[in-house]
Amino acid sequence: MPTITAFEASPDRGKGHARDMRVRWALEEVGQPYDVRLLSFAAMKQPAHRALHPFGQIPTYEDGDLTLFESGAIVLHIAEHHDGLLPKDANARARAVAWMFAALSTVEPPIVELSMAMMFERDRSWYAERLPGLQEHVRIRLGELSRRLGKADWLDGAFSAGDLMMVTVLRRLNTSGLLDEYPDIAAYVARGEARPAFRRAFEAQLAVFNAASRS
Ligand code: GTB
Repeated sequence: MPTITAFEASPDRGKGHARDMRVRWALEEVGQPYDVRLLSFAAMKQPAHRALHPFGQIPTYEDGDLTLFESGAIVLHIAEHHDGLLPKDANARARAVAWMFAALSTVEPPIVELSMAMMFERDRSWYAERLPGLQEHVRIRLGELSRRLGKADWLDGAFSAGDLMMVTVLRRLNTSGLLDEYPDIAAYVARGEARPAFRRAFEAQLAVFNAASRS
């Protein structure tokens, strides 16, 4: 059974924005049970964890003699070794992988930049001046994505690891108000969040947060 790592007490207070969520969701989609090793911020920076993750972060993935870090690589590995997250047709499979990369390297960076500013820079004198530019960068990507998605349920045919990755990236905007400006994207995110595998993954990470808050 694979073991992943996750926050012992996620700073998002159980909203499922930490990147173990996408790994949990992928494992749930393919029906693969998994163990979770919970880590404090201090433990993440210890040599034992850095041996698994050079940057001292979560998530990691261990299965037999394989250790992986980077959520994209982990989800791709899961998708390649189980049915259900990548199409069988070689070209469709390559396109699904392209959507994974698009989520991580084209859509996620402006979203992370905005959410970091909203979390950590609200009290800075220049915050009000910086915010509109950050929001505009996100709107550009959301507009482009919305035009491509149109009325389709998923980005390229059936639900794939590309959608899984994109939905986890986009849902970080849930509290920003920006998704409301793009009803097709908001409905796409809601479709992802309604999947039973997403719900199971979400509940599992929420249970960790709730247990940590009780102790
Ligand atoms: N590129 C790597 C990947 O995709 O796996 C990035 C991994 C990463 O950023 N991990 C973060 C981490 O370990 C947790 S997910 N941080 C601890 C550290 O660097 O010391 C990022 C995250 C954290 C918190 C929220 N939140 O509170 O909403 C959202 C996302």
